[in-house]
Amino acid sequence: MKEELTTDQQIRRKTIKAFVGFGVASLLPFGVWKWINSSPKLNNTFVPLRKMLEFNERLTGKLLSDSRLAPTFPLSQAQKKVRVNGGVGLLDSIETNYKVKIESGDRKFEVTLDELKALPKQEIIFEFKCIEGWSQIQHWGGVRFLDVMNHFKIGQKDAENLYKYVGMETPDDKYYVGIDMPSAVHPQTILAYEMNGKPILKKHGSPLRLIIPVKYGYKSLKKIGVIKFSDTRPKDYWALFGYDYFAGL
Ligand SMILES: Nc1nc2c(c(=O)[nH]1)N[C@H]1C(S)=C(S)[C@@H](COP(=O)(O)O)O[C@H]1N2
Ligand SMILES: [Mo]
Repeated sequence: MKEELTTDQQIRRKTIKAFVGFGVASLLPFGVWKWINSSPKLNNTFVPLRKMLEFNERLTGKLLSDSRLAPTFPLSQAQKKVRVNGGVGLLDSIETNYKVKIESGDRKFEVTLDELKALPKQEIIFEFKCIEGWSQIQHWGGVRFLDVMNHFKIGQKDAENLYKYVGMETPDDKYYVGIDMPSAVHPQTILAYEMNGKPILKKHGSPLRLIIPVKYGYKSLKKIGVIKFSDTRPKDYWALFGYDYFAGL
């Protein structure tokens, strides 16, 4: 015969069940956390990569969904005729001996294309979206901005914190964008030096441009001349005209 439970007993059983369930559910993240913390290599990791791991944990927390990653496509769907939009800041002819100026806290230095190309190459085929009403599946190759931050140890304000923003400008400072740090360290954000497997054409921002799939196209600065970090919002070309500063998709 099934025993009759008092309301009190029922509540207690439910509570115990809930606790057991919660305990089991929290074991997995705890295990991952312990592993990250006990791994000497990861322990020495520069803050951006750790932030990235935390960021991924938050993603995992969201029902293991990749919903915050922009969808990607097979190579066969990538457009061969890539649309051009906006040529502000592309006119000067600084092409040879190209260097990107970096400012992070007190450190100011220059990085060459070869130094960037030496880092792991990341390719992405995604739907590029311009706010003017067109979109296109495009194929870009370059280096993850997060990898650049880790490699050159930039973007870190102090032992525990990254700067809140990164600003990028064309060499002539005529076009510029401000990017919030979570979007800058997003795994799909790259400094691109290739389009369709070849060096980027001048009109698309040679030799180096930003590709940031989680944002509208106007944030993807062509021809990067300067990269600088700050806690205040960097100036942003289209935000000055009233477009949304974050331009998220
Ligand atoms: N330097 C620079 N970068 C720029 C622009 C610009 O005018 N100058 N236009 C932006 C806009 S509005 C879009 S949609 C994309 C277009 O990139 P594409 O010409 O490679 O298609 O570049 C962005 N980056
Ligand atoms: Mo655009």
